[in-house]
This record gives sequence, C-alpha cells and structure tokens, in this order.
Amino acid sequence: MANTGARIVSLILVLVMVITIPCSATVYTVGDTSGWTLGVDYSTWASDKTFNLGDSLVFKFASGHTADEVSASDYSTCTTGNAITSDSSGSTTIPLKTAGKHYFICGIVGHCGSGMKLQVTVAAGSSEGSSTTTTPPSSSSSGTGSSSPTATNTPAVNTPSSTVPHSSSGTSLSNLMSSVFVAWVALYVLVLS
Ligand SMILES: [Cu+2]
Repeated sequence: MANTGARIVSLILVLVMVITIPCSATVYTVGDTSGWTLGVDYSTWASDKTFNLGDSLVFKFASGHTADEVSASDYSTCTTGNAITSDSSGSTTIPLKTAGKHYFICGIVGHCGSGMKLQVTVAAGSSEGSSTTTTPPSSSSSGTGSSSPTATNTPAVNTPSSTVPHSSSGTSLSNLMSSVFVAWVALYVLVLS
C-alpha cells in the first residue's frame, strides 16, 4: 500500500501536536521586575492576569523575606507559622497544581501586614483544553446531516474555598481526558488513511 507513508506522517503529526499542546504553561514572576518585596501592591499585580492549571509563580526576593503559601484564614489575618510551604532561599518556583485560590505571604513579622501578601485564583479549566477540540468531519455513518460535535469538556474541578490539601487530581484528570481524546484521534487517522 502506498498509503503507509501517509499514515505514518499523520500519526507523527498527531503525536507532535500532543506533545506540544501541554507546553503552553505560563511562568509568572511575582511583582515582575520588583520581585517579592515591600512596597508592591500584589493585588494590582495579579488583577490583570489569568492563572491556569500548570502555570507557575516565581518568587524572587532579597534575604530578609520568605515566600510562604498559607491558608485563606492565615492570609487574611497575616498569621505566620502555619505555612503550607515556605521558602527563604530568595528564589522559588511554585507550580499551580490545583484550581481555586492560592494564598502567599511573607513570613517575616510585619511584612504581610505591610502588603507582602498575594492571592491568586487558578481557573478550573486548564489551558490545554480550550482550543484543541477539533471536531472531525462527520463520518459516513451519520445520515441525518445534523452532526452534533462531541464536546470534550474538561471536568470542572471547583475546589471549595476552604483549605485544600495539595493534590494533583485536577491535572491528572484533564491529562487522562486529553490522552483519551488523543488516542481517539490517532485511531481515526489510522482508519481514515
Ligand atoms: Cu518580607
């Protein structure tokens, strides 16, 4: 069959798409060039940004500060000492693995109260699911003409606003969904060619 080459090429194309799609995660440097320090309004910094699952926050700061992820109540009361994670190295990257709100403060006494606090909301749907729903051409089996595209909606992983233990259930679920979708597309390509 002369089509074998075409099949292989299509398969490779599909695989390349699959590999490159999840690489669209964004890395945000908190405070941009100012970094993580006193005198920056981090609610303003975060206000024009959309955080998605898989994105990361990079905290860069001088010695004399820390970057602590804390609970909602510790965030609002600037309570230190119960941090979920804490870094004092001056540079740390925090991947956003769960949807919902994430809270960060500086653990040095007085700094959180002076504004070293950051709250970000991670969108439930990951970025990889937004633009990749390619509806295949309706196959010969459907005679009605009104083809309803199969909606591959990413499941809404709305975590409650209370303290959530770090689990990667959201990402693994959407990864599973995309894997199933990809396997389906690969099969389709094989059958078609
Ligand atoms: Cu500080």
